[in-house]
Amino acid sequence: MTGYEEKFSGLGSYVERYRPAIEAALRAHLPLAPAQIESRFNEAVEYALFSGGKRLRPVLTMLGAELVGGNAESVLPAAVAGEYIHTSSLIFDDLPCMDDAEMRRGKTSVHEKFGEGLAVLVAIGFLNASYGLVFVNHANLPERAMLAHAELVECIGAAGMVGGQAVDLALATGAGSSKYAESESVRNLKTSALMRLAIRVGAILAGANPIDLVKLSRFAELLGDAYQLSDDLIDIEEDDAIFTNKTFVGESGREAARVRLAQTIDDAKRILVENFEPGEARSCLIQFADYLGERRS
Ligand code: GRG
Repeated sequence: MTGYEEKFSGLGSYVERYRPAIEAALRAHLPLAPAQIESRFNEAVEYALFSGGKRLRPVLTMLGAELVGGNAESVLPAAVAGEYIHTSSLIFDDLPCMDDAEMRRGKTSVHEKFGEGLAVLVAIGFLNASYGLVFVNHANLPERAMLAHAELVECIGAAGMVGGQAVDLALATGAGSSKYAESESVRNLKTSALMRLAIRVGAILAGANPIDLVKLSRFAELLGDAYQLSDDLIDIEEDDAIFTNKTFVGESGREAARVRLAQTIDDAKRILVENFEPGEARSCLIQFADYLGERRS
């Protein structure tokens, strides 16, 4: 075992333990059309979902539940919702009118393979399927399920992923001012909104109290910032030409960005240590934060 693997072994074995259940649940709730009516759509749904994603968001949901004393398996459908929203956002993001990407996870993007019309429908299908999943296993706890449902609405909407993507579009056309670089949280709304959803939905369904939820929001926001900072650092390592002054790395340089990344990870971990009981979920989430700080791809 290398030092790296050893460092993340708790998280690694957690992911290994739940991976089969996550994959089975992702398949069990697939938004498929009646096969005799439209099989190409169904092919595209499977292609989009089973293409090598790391399933970080379902794992976060399950850890969120366990962190506050709940049961990981009972929030599996909600964990699936997070991955469906993620999948939907990647399909939208790759479209020619957005980021215009021909490849995703080393494979042809959904619209390149199946056409733009079908790609849009598949993305909407995933999004639509996600809304109901927070009620599965929680029909007898309607208050929790309603709160979780509201969380999805907020995550996807103008204050979350849709608004965050609008910021990105403005930056891509040069319209965004460099004020965006001052805060990863603004520039990175679309990523942190989904991190926040993933972890809080698990905690909400497991009965977390409002103070825990506020702490988890801050934790997720910091994770999103860390993800964005490390993404920008990776981009610059791969291609100096995309050094842009509209990111923190672009404006302040690699060294300053690495320091800021380390500080962000420390702040995130401190929230867990100061507010939640020790245990497997807490130490996995600490490793998760470290992983975001150290990832190289
Ligand atoms: C209506 C849901 C919806 C979205 C519309 C297009 C859009 C608004 C938002 C785009 C969001 C986006 C593409 C954010 C970047 C997400 C990100 C951090 C991707 C990489 O996540 P990983 O590393 O990827 O978890 P894998 O491949 O492992 O799943």
